Parts: sequence; C-alpha cells; structure tokens
Amino acid sequence: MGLFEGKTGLVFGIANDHSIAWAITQKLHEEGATMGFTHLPDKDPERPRMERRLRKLVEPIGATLMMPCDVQKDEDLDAVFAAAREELGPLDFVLHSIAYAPIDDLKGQTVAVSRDGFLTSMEISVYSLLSISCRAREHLKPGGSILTLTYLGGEKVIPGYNIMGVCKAALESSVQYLAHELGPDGIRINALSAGPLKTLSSSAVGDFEVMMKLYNSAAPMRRNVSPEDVGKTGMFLLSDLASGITGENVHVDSGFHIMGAPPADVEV
Ligand code: 0WD
Repeated sequence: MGLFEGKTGLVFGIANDHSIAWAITQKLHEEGATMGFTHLPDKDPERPRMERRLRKLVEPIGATLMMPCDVQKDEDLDAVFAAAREELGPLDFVLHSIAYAPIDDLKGQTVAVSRDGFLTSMEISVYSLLSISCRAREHLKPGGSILTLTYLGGEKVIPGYNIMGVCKAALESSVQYLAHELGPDGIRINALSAGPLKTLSSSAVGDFEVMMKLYNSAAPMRRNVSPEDVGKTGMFLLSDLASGITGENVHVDSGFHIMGAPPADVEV
C-alpha cells in the first residue's frame, strides 16, 4: 500500500512539466495521493493557456479539483480552500511551490530594488506561505504537513539571485515561526532547499546556468540534482515517514551547501 493511500492534498505552483511542484506531485501520485491543483488565472478566457497546461498534466493522474488562484487575492485563496473542503474533505498536506519577482527588480542590484518590486516579490514569494498556512490550519487533519520550496540564496549570497535571496531568507524564517505556531495543532511545516533546476522561474534568474555547472564540479557528489531527487524528498517530507520533522530546511543539493571553498580539482 502506498504511503499516501487515502490521503488528500492541495498543490500550489505547477506551471508546466518542468515545475518542481510537478516532480513532487508525480511522487505523491505514485504513493496513492488524491490532489487538488491551482494554476495562475488566465488573462484571456478564450485562450486558457495556464489551465490547459495544468489540465494536460493532472487529468491523467485523476485530479478532481483544478482552480485558478492568484495568491495576491484573498478571495481566490478562500475559494480554493472552500472547494477543497467540498471535493477532498479534510486535507493531509499542502504543497507551496510559488515565487515571483518582477524581472527588472530581479535582474537589478538588490540595493536598487524598487518599492513596488520589493512588495510584490515579498507578497507572492513569502506572504503567500503565511496566508496559505493560515487557511490550511483550518483544513488540515492533525498530523498534516505543509512544504515550501527554497534555495541556498536565502542563506548565502548567490550572485544574480538578488531580491529573491532576500525573499527566501524571509520564507525560511517564516517556516520556523509557523512550525512553532502550528506544532501544537499537530501540523508540521518544512522547507526543501533544492539545487538549481531548469524551470520557467529559474530561467529568469541571472547566472543560473553557471550555478548548474558549478554543482557538477564543486558539490560533494560532483553532480547537480534531478527533479526526481527533489520529488522524492518532497514526498518524504509531506509523508508520515517525516512525522518528527518540522521547522526544518532540508537541502536536496548534492551537498553543495556544506562547501566553504571549491574542491582542489576545480579551477578558480
Ligand atoms: O532551480 C530552481 N528552479 C529552484 C526553484 C531551486 C530552488 C528553489 N526553487 C523554488 C522557487 O523559488 C519556487 O519557490 O521552487 C519553487 C517553484 O519554482 P519552479 O518550479 O522553479 O518554477 P515554476 O515552474 O515557474 O513555478 C513557480 C510558479 C509560477 O510559475 P510562473 O512561471 O507561471 O510564474 O509559481 C506560481 C506560478 O504557477 N506563481 C503564482 N501562483 C499563484 N499566484 C503566482 C501568483 N501570484 N506567481 C507565481
């Protein structure tokens, strides 16, 4: 019997088949989970690109719930959780795999980020975890689990990651405060810090290709991670196998984060 047999959850953040949320979803599905999904609202209802892309992926795995959701809108979040209650009943897990920064602010120096860019980046990339967790608290069963995605740029300076690094630092701190507050209700929350993977979001980050190459030569395992690596650990953290883990930032990065200097065989 699969680890998620008879379990239900909500997944935020599948944009396409390269999305990290999709890698984790596939593992959850293999273990028997029933899931609801959200996609960014389509601007043109005549050509619902986002909805179609998501539908193509999740219909074949038996998704019963697919809804538009812009995390900047409370009414969207309320509608998603109300529909989840109706369709899926009390939830076992919630996956938050969302981040955004306006491109000019992301590419520019952190010192020069605009006020609006800062607020938008923080709202979508950090506040969304708080607002989703606040609602999830009402819908998760005791023993329920929340997972968010982060990156080493929240702990150390990664050139090119800029304002998103500041967001990830705030996200990781939020995970700890939320773990403290939700723990008494029997709810766990963790972050998974993934190595660099080629996705829609990461294509906007400067020097990301350089980072991917660097992992191949400088990570202890001398390779970058795969979506499969991240999918497996994401599923584990949401599962009952991780029943004693909360407030943690689990690195799935071939060990890259432990290095303080490149190995001797790497040319600098
Ligand atoms: O190397 C990477 N790709 C890494 C990503 C390494 C470590 C961490 N991460 C993180 C990201 O920062 C993010 O938190 O993983 C998470 C997922 O990112 P992803 O899978 O790399 O990127 P993507 O497939 O683009 O999914 C992020 C999604 C959005 O995609 P687009 O590309 O359409 O912006 O976040 C969602 C959206 O589906 N999103 C929103 N959802 C609701 N409301 C919003 C919003 N306002 N904005 C973005």
